[in-house]
Amino acid sequence: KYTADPGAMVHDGKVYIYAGHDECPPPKEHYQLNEWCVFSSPDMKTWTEHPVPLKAKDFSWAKGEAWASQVIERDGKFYWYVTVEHGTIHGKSIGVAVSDSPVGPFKDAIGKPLHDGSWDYIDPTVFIDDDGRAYLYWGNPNIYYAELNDDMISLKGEVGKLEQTVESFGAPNPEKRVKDVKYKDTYTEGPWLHKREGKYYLLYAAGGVPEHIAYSMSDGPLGPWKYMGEIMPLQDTGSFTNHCGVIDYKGNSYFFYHTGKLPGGGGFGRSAAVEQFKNNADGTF
Ligand code: FUB
Repeated sequence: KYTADPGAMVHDGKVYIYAGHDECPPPKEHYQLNEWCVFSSPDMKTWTEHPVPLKAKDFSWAKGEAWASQVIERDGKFYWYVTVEHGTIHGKSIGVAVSDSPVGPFKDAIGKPLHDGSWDYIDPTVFIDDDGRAYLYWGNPNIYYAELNDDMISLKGEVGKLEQTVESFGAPNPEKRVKDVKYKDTYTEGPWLHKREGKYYLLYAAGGVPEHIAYSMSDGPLGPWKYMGEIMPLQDTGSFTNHCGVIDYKGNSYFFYHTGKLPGGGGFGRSAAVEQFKNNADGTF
């Protein structure tokens, strides 16, 4: 089974991985993701797959395409932010599903998109800060952000678009990039927002395709961001995309990503992978 875009979550002593089910249909030239999967582990070694907790078509307004997603817990409920293809509005949309259990079943929380209207509305990452305020980031190749209301199923205020600069993300905004100029880096997609010891980290797939993983740091959840370099340089993963996430679990830190390395896999048959890591003493990767 191929598992793309792993989004990991720690809850009640267990690690959960939520991933799109890459069906990798011959001739292996396009994505086919109809549903997401969930796996749990009590030790990062043994994994249990649970029944399919959510399908793209569980969102009645969606046409399909179970693209990248992330789950978070708040007040005993589990909120799953997903990318799907809208049924009538051209492009991708962000939906939110809810469950009382980390393994589901999940159901559409609002019966409509949380945000819709553009091809680049993909790959939501969600984060709850220590003060209880919750944030979403998403986008390819723009980086959008919004604060969530406490209900976790509606947006507070306007959606913002981050100004990308060489200093913040390695290159200017996509529309300002000059052809043939070699920038330090270029944000592409798949953001992952988290906090460690007072510092905020935005990790993301970068460099266009094939993608590597890079990151920016900040002193606040909404920036200003500072480009910090690559975490996972380009290498032979067998997949032209990559999609990362980070968790701390039982005293260790783990970096999730995907490759095309399972037999028969590739760019449309990706598999979740993980490395244990330690941050440097100054908090950098
Ligand atoms: O899985 C479909 C898309 O490929 C994701 O939304 C992106 O992050 C990339 O991994």
